[in-house]
This record gives sequence, structure tokens and C-alpha cells, in this order.
Amino acid sequence: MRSYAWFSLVCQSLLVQYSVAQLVDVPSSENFLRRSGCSVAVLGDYVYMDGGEIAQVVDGEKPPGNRPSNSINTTLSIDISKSWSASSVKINSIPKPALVLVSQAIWVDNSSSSFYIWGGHSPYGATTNNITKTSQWKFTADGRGAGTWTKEIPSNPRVLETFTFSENGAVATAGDTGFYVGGVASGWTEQRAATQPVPGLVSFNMTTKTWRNDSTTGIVSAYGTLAAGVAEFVPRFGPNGLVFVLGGATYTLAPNTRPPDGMRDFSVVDFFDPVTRVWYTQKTTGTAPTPRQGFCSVGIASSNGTYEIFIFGGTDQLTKQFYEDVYVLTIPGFVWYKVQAPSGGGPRKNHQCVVIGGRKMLSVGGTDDTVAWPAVWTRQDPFPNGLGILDLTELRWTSDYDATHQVYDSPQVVRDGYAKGEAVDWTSPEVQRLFATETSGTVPGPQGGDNTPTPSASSTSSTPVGAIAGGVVGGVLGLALVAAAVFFFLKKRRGTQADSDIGTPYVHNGGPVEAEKGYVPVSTASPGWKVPPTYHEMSTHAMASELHSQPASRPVSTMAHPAELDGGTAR
Ligand SMILES: *[C@@H]1O[C@H](CO)[C@@H](O)[C@H](O)[C@H]1NC(C)=O
Ligand SMILES: *[C@@H]1O[C@H](CO)[C@@H](O)[C@H](O)[C@H]1NC(C)=O
Ligand SMILES: *[C@@H]1O[C@H](CO)[C@@H](O)[C@H](O)[C@H]1NC(C)=O
Ligand SMILES: *[C@@H]1O[C@H](CO)[C@@H](O)[C@H](O)[C@H]1NC(C)=O
Ligand SMILES: *[C@@H]1O[C@H](CO)[C@@H](O)[C@H](O)[C@H]1NC(C)=O
Ligand SMILES: CC(=O)N[C@H]1CO[C@H](CO)[C@@H](O)[C@@H]1O
Repeated sequence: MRSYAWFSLVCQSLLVQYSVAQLVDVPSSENFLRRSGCSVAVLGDYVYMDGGEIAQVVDGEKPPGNRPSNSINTTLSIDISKSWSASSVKINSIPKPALVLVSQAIWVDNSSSSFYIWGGHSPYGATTNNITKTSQWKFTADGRGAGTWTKEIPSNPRVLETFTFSENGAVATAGDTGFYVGGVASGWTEQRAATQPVPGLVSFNMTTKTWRNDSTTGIVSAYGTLAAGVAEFVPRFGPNGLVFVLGGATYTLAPNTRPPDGMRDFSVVDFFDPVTRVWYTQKTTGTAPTPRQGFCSVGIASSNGTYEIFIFGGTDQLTKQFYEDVYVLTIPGFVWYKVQAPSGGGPRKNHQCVVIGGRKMLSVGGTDDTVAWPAVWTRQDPFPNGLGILDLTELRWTSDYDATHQVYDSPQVVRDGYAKGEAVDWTSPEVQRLFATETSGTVPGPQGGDNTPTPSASSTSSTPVGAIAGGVVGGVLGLALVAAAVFFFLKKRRGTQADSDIGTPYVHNGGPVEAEKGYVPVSTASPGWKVPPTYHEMSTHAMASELHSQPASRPVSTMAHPAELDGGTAR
């Protein structure tokens, strides 16, 4: 009897294995179709990819149209200490006890070689009732491409418990603290009736294990909402480094708001000090990206004392444009350049990017929404295994990864721009001062040469960038700074890419449309920086009263995209 039961159990499990086991987390590159919504982090010699969904061919059959994608149930890793080709790279699969979610936040704690995840949606809304809100999952790498998941209770679980679980916030790790700006809640992120944009700046201090929620009302948008924008920590400037928040879509606070009521404009950039939480704003010049969401970003320190943020791809739900272009923002020059380099990968959204091998941007996953459902998933990604690599100095896409560590230099176009020495039209002396010298304490080494402009109260609103760059160059000869730069890239996680003229700017309906200028950050209206509302733990009353004083939002566009969740990721 007993052995019969045992025998039948074995048979059953063999059957189950046989019928479902063909779906795998790491299919061959021939069977691979698409991956999307993965969160990516670099820890030591490995890139980790966590969460998200994958579509694949099984036994020569494309996936069913009603359910083309499946959650990636393990955490994946790739060795970046060795060279590989995207089509034949070895991808490790690490068991994951945590719920698998899509478009979640990932925050890297390099001091313990680990990362935390938070938020995200459950594929097809299947497991929203399994989300526990009082604890959080942490992955600790073992240094050999694997690692372990543990569950941690924060120091203020009661606060975490009250948080609305959302997806598609703008995510960055600044030193010991993870940030998440905006996001969209829906029946796929937690059990709820309506899709709901979530305003606010969620943060998790990894030292104190404390969660917090600051207001973003009137800062990132009129109502403080932001979906599928990006955040980048720029460690080089300001007393504590600065977190830049770029792009994305904005909403009113009404439930079921779709499409967005606006898209954020890239010609003005917003950033905040991660410790003081004071927000600033600065105008840019050059060729700003057209408004977009669902793009990726990376930030990288040059050996010349400057810092560049690259963005790649994304979509604009209002104008129905789908991008595969790359733009670079120079800091402290505040000039945008469009990169003239075709990715060959087609338009892409909901991918993530990180810097590997010193100066290569790795783009992971993403779907091409120029095609209809389910082809979004079932048409194979032109990037083998969904992996694209851009050399950030040479601005060249490849499908081969060269593990030789190369030091990043600004691309020629950026160096030419700085050589012209154009002045920056600073928002205020305070903002100018943030960029006049490098962050002390964070970036070791000499602080600029004799030409470094001395910040002073009487300084006017423009300082030649050439002078700044030149001054910084003087101080950059130390190996210490190069080491620091390396340290910082390694801390970086994501990259963005923007839409370029690269060959074919992917325009869905006819010729390039003059992108509808969406929501212009309110902060632009005021000339200087502003002190944000102070920390409040879930004080909805304060937030609600603020709302009524906000300017009316822009009219809702008629170009709705009803098939899509607001964040633009859930399918
Ligand atoms: C992941 O697990 C879920 C639930 O068991 C399953 O439906 C899905 O097919 C799995 N994903 C893959 C890629 O095998
Ligand atoms: C979700 O919870 C149910 C019980 O409430 C359990 O049966 C199921 O296995 C859980 N699913 C996952 C993916 O954890
Ligand atoms: C942060 O606070 C705002 C205002 O009270 C609230 O609407 C939002 O839901 C909070 N964020 C989270 C993640 O709960
Ligand atoms: C996190 O907490 C530690 C300890 O209180 C503090 O020193 C650090 O500045 C905090 N980080 C941020 C970004 O506020
Ligand atoms: C640093 O900047 C100077 C002046 O703009 C330029 O001549 C030089 O080529 C740059 N060097 C590197 C390594 O980018
Ligand atoms: C990129 C980065 O910061 N890497 C550091 C992470 O921490 C380990 C030690 O814990 C250092 O060896 C790395 O240089």
C-alpha cells in the first residue's frame, strides 16, 4: 500500500514534470523570444536579473496567445569577469523562495553584496493575495554567481504595512538608501478594484532599515505622480551626491486614469539631495529626448571629472511613439546629445540597463510595442537572449561582451561640447554651487586644480563649463579618483537609453511627430530650488489638502491606449 502510494506519487510528479517542465527560466537563445520587467543589479563579478517574465518556444511551438509569457521563477546571473557572446552566454539560475514580481524596485547594498526588492506586479494578477507587506526580501550574493534569499523585518514595519504596493516607480540607490518615486497600483500589484497612480518618494535606509514616504506633490508633477520614469544617483556632485529623476508619465489622482494626463519634459531636470531631501531643478540645452516612459538609464563618471547619464528606448503613450534611440546628458554641462548609433534591437520598453566592464551599458529585456498583442511577446527579440551592449565611449552596439576592463572617457561628441566651453544658465547660485566642486568625502582625491571656480555668493548665473571641466581635469590625475569612479559605476544598476535618429527613429504612425509637450515640472516655474514638504509618515491629510492648491492638470489626450495599464508594463 505504502509503496504503491509512493510509486504513484513518483509517476504523478514525473508526469507533471513532463508536461510542464518544458517551460524553463533559461531557454536556449533559439527558443528565447522575449523577457521583460526584470530588475537588474551588478554585485561583484556578476550581473543579477530578478523578477520579470519570459516568452519562449517549446517543442517548436510558439506560446499560446492568451498567455504568451510566464514569470521567471528563479534569480538569474551572468559572469562578467569573462567575455561572452549574447547568443551563447551562460545564464545561471538560482532558486528563489520569494514571490515573483514584474517591474519591481531593486536597491543594491554593496557593503553586504546584496540587493533588496520591493513593489512590482504579479503576472496576470495571479498572486496578489500572497504579498506580505510587513517584511521585505533581500538577496545576498555568494561571490560565485549564486546567493541566498532571506526575509527581513524593517525597523518600522507598521509604516511599511500601510504602503500601497505599486509598480514602475523611478528607482535609484544612493549610498545606503534606496529610493522609489511614484509608481502605479492596480489589481495586479495588490488586491484592489482600481488602477491608481501613487504619489510620493518612498525610501528605505539600508543602515537603519527604516521606511519613509516624502511628498513629491508639485515637484515631480502637479499631483506628485510619476509612472515609468527613471532615477539615477550621481555621486559626484553636491554634499551627498544627487538623485536625478528623469522622464515618465504623470497623472491626476483619479483612479483608473489612463492614458496619462502628461509626459515629463526632459529640457528641465529635477534632482534632490538624498540626505536633506531638498529638490532642485536645472534647465538643459542641446537636443533633449522627446518625452517618454519605460526607458532605461545608466550613469557613469568620466575620468575627466564630469558625469554622464545615458537613456535608451521607451514609449510615449500620448503620441504613440516607440523608441530605440540613445541620448546622453552631460553634468555639469547640462547638455543633451542624441547618439547616432543604431541598436539593431528595435524599439523597446520595460528593459533595464547597468554598466559592466568599466564602460559598457548592458540592456536587459524589453518588449516592442509597435506590434500587436501577443506578438509583443511572441516575435523574437533581435537582441539575442534580450541582451544588448553599448560601448559608452565609442557609442557602438555589440552583441559580444569583452570583459577587459576599460576606463570610461566621455564620448567624442561630449568632449567636443565641453571644449566649446559654453556657459550654463544656472537656475540659482545654490544650484551652481552644487556642481562647482566634486562631492568631498564620497570622491576621494584632489578637488580640482587652480582653475576650479570658487563658489561665492556673488557668483552670477553662468559659469563657463570649460572652466569647470578644466578645473576638474586638473584634479583627476590621481588614481584614487579613477578607483572611486570604478567604485561608483559598480554601485550603479540601471541604464537608460533614448530614442535616436539611429537609422530609423521608430515612429509608429507616419513621420516623426513633434512630441506633445506634456507636463512641465512645476518646479520650473520657480527660479530657485525649493525645500520639499518635510517627512510625514502616511499623513494623507496633509497630502490631500496640498492637492487642492495645485494648478489644474493638462487636459487628457484623446490618444488613449486603453489596452495598457498606466505604468505601461503590465500586459
Ligand atoms: C513559474 O511558475 C509559475 C507558477 O508555478 C508557472 O505558471 C510558470 O510557468 C513558471 N515559469 C516558467 C518560465 O516556467
Ligand atoms: C499563494 O498562497 C496560496 C495560499 O493562500 C498558496 O496555495 C500558493 O501556493 C501561493 N502561491 C505562491 C506563488 O506563493
Ligand atoms: C505616500 O504618501 C502619499 C500621500 O499621503 C500617499 O498617497 C501614497 O500612497 C504613499 N505611498 C505609498 C507607497 O503608500
Ligand atoms: C541612513 O541612516 C544613517 C544612520 O542614521 C544616516 O547616517 C544616513 O545619512 C541615512 N541615509 C540617508 C540617505 O538619509
Ligand atoms: C578631458 O577634457 C579635455 C578638455 O576638454 C580634453 O582635451 C581631453 O581629451 C579629455 N580627456 C578625456 C580622457 O576625456
Ligand atoms: C562597485 C563597488 O562598490 N564594489 C565594491 C563593493 O564592495 C566590495 C567589498 O564589500 C568591494 O570590494 C567592491 O569594490
